[in-house]
Amino acid sequence: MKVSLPDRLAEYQAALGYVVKAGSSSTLQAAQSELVKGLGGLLGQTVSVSDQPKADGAVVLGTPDSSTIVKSLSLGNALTAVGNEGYVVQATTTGGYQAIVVAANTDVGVLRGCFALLRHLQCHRTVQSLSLSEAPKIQHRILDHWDNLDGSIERGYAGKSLWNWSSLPATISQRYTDYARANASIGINGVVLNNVNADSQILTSSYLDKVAALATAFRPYGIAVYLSAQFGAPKQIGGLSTADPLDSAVKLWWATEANTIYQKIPDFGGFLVKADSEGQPGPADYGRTHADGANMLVSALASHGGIVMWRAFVYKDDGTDRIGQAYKEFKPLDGKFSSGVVVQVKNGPLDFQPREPFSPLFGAMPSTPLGLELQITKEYLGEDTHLVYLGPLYEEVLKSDTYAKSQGSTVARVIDGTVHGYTTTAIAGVANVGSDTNWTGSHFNQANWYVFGRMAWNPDISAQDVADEWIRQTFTNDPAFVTPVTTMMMGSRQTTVNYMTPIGLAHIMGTDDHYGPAPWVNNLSQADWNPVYFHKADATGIGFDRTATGSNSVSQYAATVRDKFASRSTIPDDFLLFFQHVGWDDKLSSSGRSIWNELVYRYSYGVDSVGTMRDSWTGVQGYIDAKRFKDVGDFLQTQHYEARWWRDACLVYFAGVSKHTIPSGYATPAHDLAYYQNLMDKCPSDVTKPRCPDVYSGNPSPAILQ
Ligand code: BDP
Repeated sequence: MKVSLPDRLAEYQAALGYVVKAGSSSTLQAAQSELVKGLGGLLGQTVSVSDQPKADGAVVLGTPDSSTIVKSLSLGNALTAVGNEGYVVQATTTGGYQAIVVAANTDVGVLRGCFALLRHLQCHRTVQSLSLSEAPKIQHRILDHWDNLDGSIERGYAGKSLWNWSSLPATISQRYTDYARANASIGINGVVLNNVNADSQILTSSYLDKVAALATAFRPYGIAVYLSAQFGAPKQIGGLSTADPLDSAVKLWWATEANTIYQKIPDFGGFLVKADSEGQPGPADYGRTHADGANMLVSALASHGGIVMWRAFVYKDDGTDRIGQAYKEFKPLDGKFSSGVVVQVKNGPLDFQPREPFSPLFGAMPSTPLGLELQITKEYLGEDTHLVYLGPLYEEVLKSDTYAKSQGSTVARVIDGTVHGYTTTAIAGVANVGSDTNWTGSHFNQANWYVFGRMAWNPDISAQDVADEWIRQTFTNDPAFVTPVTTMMMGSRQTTVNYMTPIGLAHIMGTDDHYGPAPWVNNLSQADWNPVYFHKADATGIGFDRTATGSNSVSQYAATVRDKFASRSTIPDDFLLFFQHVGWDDKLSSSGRSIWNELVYRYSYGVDSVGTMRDSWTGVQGYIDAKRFKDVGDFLQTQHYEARWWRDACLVYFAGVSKHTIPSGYATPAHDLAYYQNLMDKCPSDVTKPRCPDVYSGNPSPAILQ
């Protein structure tokens, strides 16, 4: 194994030789300990803690209040600019000695500065004339756990829940602390502990003691605890006969509940709520609106400083286009939500697909703070097994222009408050973390946790830069590894789109588990649970007409966006079948291929691209440890088989519907439709990996033959 010492080692040893003792708060002590540990590991030597600067190479950390040295450096303007959570890291001199100062206005800002410094060093960047300074653009940067109280995780693919409810509050696992450290290092400042499909038991006194113990473990790291609140709790555990948000007994119940919570957890963050959605109770059960429900809850929390994140993920079987429903329900409520409510909107109007357009709610609610909900756990993107780096997906969403006010009203600018002047700003990621040793089920899924945090802190950072820094910190700085692996990660999301849902297809996954291909499914009780509802393939063509000749959901976007998606000549290929029904033999102007041929090409190219990823990975053998090298290689092999499974199953099905055949130059699907339909039935969601080992034996052959 090649391990090259950084060229910078001598520079680092001279500049960062020892740490000057930090203040005594638990956060500053945590920051000091991260520096001592991190620098020790990087420099390969024990890093001492000194009471005072005593030679060149001091690392000084603190706030003007906690450190006389920081105070004496008169960082005034620089500190003012970074607010409550930001930091200033600078090369300077103190007492005649060269030093690096990590300064902030708050202890937690200092902690973030220490992590920024360590990141800088792990990427082997110079510390000469060092000057780093940053503040987060979004206030609430939250991980949403979909963890159940029985230890299972909805859409979790990395083992069991980290929270061991039965041993809490007495036992505080080291993993809780390590989890908090990891989150703090990427700027996350809140976690929702439990599933949005919430169990009201979490609001009972004995569970709140457990929640308080976790809050205590996370507090030094600047991480607040939030809970998913079950809207029906007043009935389920409160002994009331109603959960009507306008009922005075219900209001009192929630106010009392909030008081109890804040007695136990003074810095409790607030509630996340899934109401009137997928069978969950909500205000509509009593003829009330989402605003009535959210406002009642926030009035219980607001005096304590808590917020309510009210989810906009709603749809029902009412015969209208599913993707238009959230807008129809929420847009009329704009301006009706009380201060302290954030309406939390999934990135797309459907549901965490490999690709979908941004939700039309972004830009359409000027008087209601909207938070962005991204999914980190890859429910629809190969779960734990497939290597899909989500940075490009997040970047695509954040950069999407809503044209709410003018050009440049991107989703990033909407959620950071720039466009509409929101006073509360929030972003949430549905966590992919579990009890697995590597936290996330696969090594590369760690990159998705990482990029979520980095983009939540700074929505303008590029996916490529984050991939680069993640690789350097996780594996090695050797360019022979960094360059091909960055390329592999950056292409991985488009590759998955190609072999699962190319040119705007969506939601054609297997029922419930959402893992394998099942475009033929048409027998589920609710229309919009069926893949056929979404692709609308028939003898004439394929795609969902959402223009004026169809559902007209496209009209929910600002005119510039609407017109682009509605016209055949301007819609990007990536969204074509999401918005338009197109003849099988219509030509794409970009490639000159017919729709049918384009589908064959994209599906096939997707499979072959996984082959290329495998080749890239094989090429970096020896640069990292054998264990992780093998783990990743094994998953890539499974992904290659399953990409071929996706391609063959979808093409054999669409070939049948369209009465087209596979053009020459492409491999024919390995089996007939019945085989894949039968396979789906044989691959329930809980089978161990690889999910469908019998799809192919040996390596899949190339899908594009010439
Ligand atoms: C869907 C998931 C389901 C979640 C739901 C939600 O399949 O498990 O409960 O989203 O976000 O994607 O509430």
